[in-house]
Amino acid sequence: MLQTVKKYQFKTLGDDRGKLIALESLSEQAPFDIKRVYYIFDTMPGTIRGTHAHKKLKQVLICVSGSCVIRCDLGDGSPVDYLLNWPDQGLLLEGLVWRDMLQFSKDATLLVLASDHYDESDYIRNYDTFLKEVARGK
Ligand code: T46
Repeated sequence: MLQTVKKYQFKTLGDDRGKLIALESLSEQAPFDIKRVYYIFDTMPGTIRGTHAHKKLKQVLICVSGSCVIRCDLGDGSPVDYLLNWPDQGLLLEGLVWRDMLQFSKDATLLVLASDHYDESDYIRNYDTFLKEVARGK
């Protein structure tokens, strides 16, 4: 069963005017066809978002301003925290990964590139169901 959490250091294009990062579908940095982009901002202090997994959706998460933590749980009892605090960092989530997003700074904007359109039926929002799906895939 494929469960991927992969950090990216994006290539920054820059000159005297400043910096620019370009992300394209099916490139190394976004290795899927990007069908949707959304972003999360103005998050209340102390908020924990996410708390779900996806059945099929692939996503790349980028904190384009400020910082936040992405807690990734593969169902093995050892969740790992990834700090995103610079726009040249990305995190690819693919397969059964239970994710929490937390510790948002006041100025945090979390940009997400997604491989598909919004579909509530792709979400696993119950943790026990998630663990069963992981066990089933082994
Ligand atoms: C994920 C993490 C990283 C839509 O109508 N369209 C959309 O494209 C999205 C993403 C959400 N929504 C609706 C569904 C809910 O009524 O917006 C509301 C908030 O969504 P949710 O509670 O799922 O948001 P998060 O921050 O917990 O999770 C989001 C994504 O939903 C999810 O796919 O992996 O960010």
